[in-house]
Amino acid sequence: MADTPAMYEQHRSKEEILSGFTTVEQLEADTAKLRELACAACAETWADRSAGQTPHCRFGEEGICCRICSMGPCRVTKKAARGICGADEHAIAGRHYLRMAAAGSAAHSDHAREIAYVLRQASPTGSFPIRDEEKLLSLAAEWGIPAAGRDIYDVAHEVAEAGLNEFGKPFGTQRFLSRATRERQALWEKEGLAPRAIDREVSASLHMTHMGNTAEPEPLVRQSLRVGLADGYGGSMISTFFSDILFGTPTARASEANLGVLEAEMVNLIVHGHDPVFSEMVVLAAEEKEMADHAKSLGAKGINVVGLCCTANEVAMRHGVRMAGNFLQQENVILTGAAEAVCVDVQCIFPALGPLAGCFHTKFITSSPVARIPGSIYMPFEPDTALEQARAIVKLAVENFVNRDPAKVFIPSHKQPAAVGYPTEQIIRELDGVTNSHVDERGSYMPAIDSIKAGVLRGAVAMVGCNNPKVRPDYSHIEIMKTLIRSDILIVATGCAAQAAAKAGLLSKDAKYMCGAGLRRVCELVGIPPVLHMGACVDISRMMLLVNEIANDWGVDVTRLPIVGCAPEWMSEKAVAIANYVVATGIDTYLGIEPQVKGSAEMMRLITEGTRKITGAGYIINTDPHALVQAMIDGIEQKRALLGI
Ligand code: BF8
Ligand code: SF4
Repeated sequence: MADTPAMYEQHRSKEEILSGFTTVEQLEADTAKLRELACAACAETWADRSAGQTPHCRFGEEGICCRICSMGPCRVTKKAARGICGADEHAIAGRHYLRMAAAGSAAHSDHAREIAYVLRQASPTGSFPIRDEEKLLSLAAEWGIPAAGRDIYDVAHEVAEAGLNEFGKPFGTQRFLSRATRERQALWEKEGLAPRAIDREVSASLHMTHMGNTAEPEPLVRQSLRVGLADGYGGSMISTFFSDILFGTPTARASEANLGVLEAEMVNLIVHGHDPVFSEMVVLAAEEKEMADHAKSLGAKGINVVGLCCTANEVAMRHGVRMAGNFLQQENVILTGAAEAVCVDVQCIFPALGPLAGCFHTKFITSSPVARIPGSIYMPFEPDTALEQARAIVKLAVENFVNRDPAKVFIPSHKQPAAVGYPTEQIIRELDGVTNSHVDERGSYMPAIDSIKAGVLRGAVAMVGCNNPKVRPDYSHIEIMKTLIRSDILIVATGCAAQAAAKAGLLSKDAKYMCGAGLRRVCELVGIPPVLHMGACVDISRMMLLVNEIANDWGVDVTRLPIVGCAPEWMSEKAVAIANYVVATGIDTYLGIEPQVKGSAEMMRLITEGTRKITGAGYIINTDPHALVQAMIDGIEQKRALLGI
C-alpha cells in the first residue's frame, strides 16, 4: 500500500512520535472552541440539548414506560406494578428491547435492499458497472447461479434477484448462514434462531410486541437474537458483498482523520450517512476536471471531499477519501464555517443540521425519501441519473464557496494519518505476505492463530459503535483501545469506533509504539497498525466472516476463541441489532451504555446470563471504561485458560 510520509518518519524518536498523537483533551478543546463559534452564530449543539434533556425520564431510561397502545402510556411504579392490560415490567422492557433490535435490522437491511436494486440495474455503460467480478462469480457459485458462458451482467442481475429474495422468501432461512461454523449453524437450528426472510423476522418482531401478544421476556429475547441474525447474516452481509461487487472490495490504503482534513482554501464537500451508492457518485463527480476548473474559476484551490460517520468509512477504504469525524462530530464540521455543502443519505444524521446549516453558508442536501429533514435542500437520488445528480450537488457546493464568511471560519488543525481498508481478504493477504502459508483458495489465518496460541497476541477485540453524550465522546473508545493494545490485544474496528481510533492516531502504523511488545512485533512483522479498520457498521458482517473463518481454521467453535466485542459508546437501534447477532454468534459483548431494560430484573438477567445458556455468550455491562476494559482482558484470559493456552 502507499503510505503517507507521515506514517514512516523514521528519523523521529519514539517519544516525539508518541507526543504527536491527538489526545481526547485536544479533541475536547477543539469542540469547545467550535461551540464558542456556535454561540456567536446563535446556534446550539448536542451538548446544549443534552443538558436540556438530563436527567432523563427514569421510566424511559429503565424501559418500563409503554405506549404500544392508546390505553397508555403506562408506566410501572411502586403503586402500579402493571400497565392497564396487565403487562408487567418484564413484558414492557422486553417488548421495547425487541422493537429496538427489529428497527435496527430493518435499517441495515433496507440499506442493503437499495444496493441490491442498484446491482439489479448494473450495466457496463451506466453509473454502476461491476468492479469486482471475482467476488461476483464466487458468490454466484456459492448460491448455485450458473455463470459459465453468460454475460457477467446477466449473472449480476440474477445474483441481485437472489439477494432480493432473501428479504421476502416464503420458505427457508438466510443463505449466508452457511458462512458460520457448522456448530453455530446446528445450534441456531436447534434453538430456533436461524433467521427466515429478513422482512419476516422484522414483521414477526413487530407482531410479537403488538398489544396483546408476547408478555414473557425469554421469547422476546430469543426473537431479538433471531432478528439480529437476520441483519448480521442477512441485510448487513448482503450489503457488504453487493457493495464490494459494485464498488470494489476495499484494500489497505492511506487516509487522514479529524477536522484538520478540512481545507481553508478549497471547496469543502462533506458526504455523510451510510449508503455508498450515493457517496461513491459524489466522490466520482468531484474528481472530474471540469469541476475542479470551475472551483478554481471561483477562487478556490480545488474541491476537498471528506466523509462523516459510516459514509466516511466507506469512501475512505475504497478511495482514501479523508475522514472528518464520527457521530458527535457532525455539527462541528458545519461549525468550522468552512463547509460548503453537507450531503447526506440515510441514518445517524442529526435533524439539528438543518437549523445549524442555516446559521452558516453551508448547503445541507438530503437525498433519500427515508431521511427527509427540515432546512435541507431535497434532491432525491435516482440510480438512473446518479452521476448527473452528483454533478449538480458538486456544482452547488462549488458555487457556494463565494458565500463563505471568512470571519466565521475556524478549522482546528488536529489530524492524524490512518491506514484504512482491512476486510478479511486484506487481512489474509497481509498474513500470507509474512508466512506464505496459503493453504487453500481462501488463504489461512494460521499465523495469527499461532501468535495467539503462543501468547504473543493475547486475543482480539472487535470495537464497534457510536458516540453517546451519556459518556465523554470518544474517551471510552480511545482509553479502551489504548489499554487493549498495550495488553497485546489486536483490535478490529468499524463505524464510529474506527473513526475515534483514526482521530487519535490509532489507525496509523506508528501506533505500534503504544503497543505491548508482542503486538508491536506482530505489527512490525506483518506491516499493519494495531487497530485494523474493517469499514462501516454494516461491515461488522466482515467481522463475523473473520471470526467464523478463524474458528474453522483453529478447529474450535467461535465461543471458545479469545475474541470479544465491545461497544463502549453505542446509541442506535442498529447497535442493538448488531449486539444481538454478535451474541448469537457466540461472542461476549461488552457494553459501556446500559440497554434500556434496567427496570426489569428478569430482562437484565436474560441479556447478561440467559443468552449464555442459549448461544454461549452474553452482555457484560459497565459504564466505567476502565472497569469495562479490565473485564474484557479478564474475559479474554479466562477463555485462553479454558483453551489451555
Ligand atoms: O452505522 S456507529 S453513530 S454512523 S449507528 Fe451511526 Fe453508530 Fe456511527 Fe454508522 Ni453505526
Ligand atoms: Fe399500557 Fe398494555 Fe397498552 Fe402497553 S400495551 S400501553 S402496558 S395497556
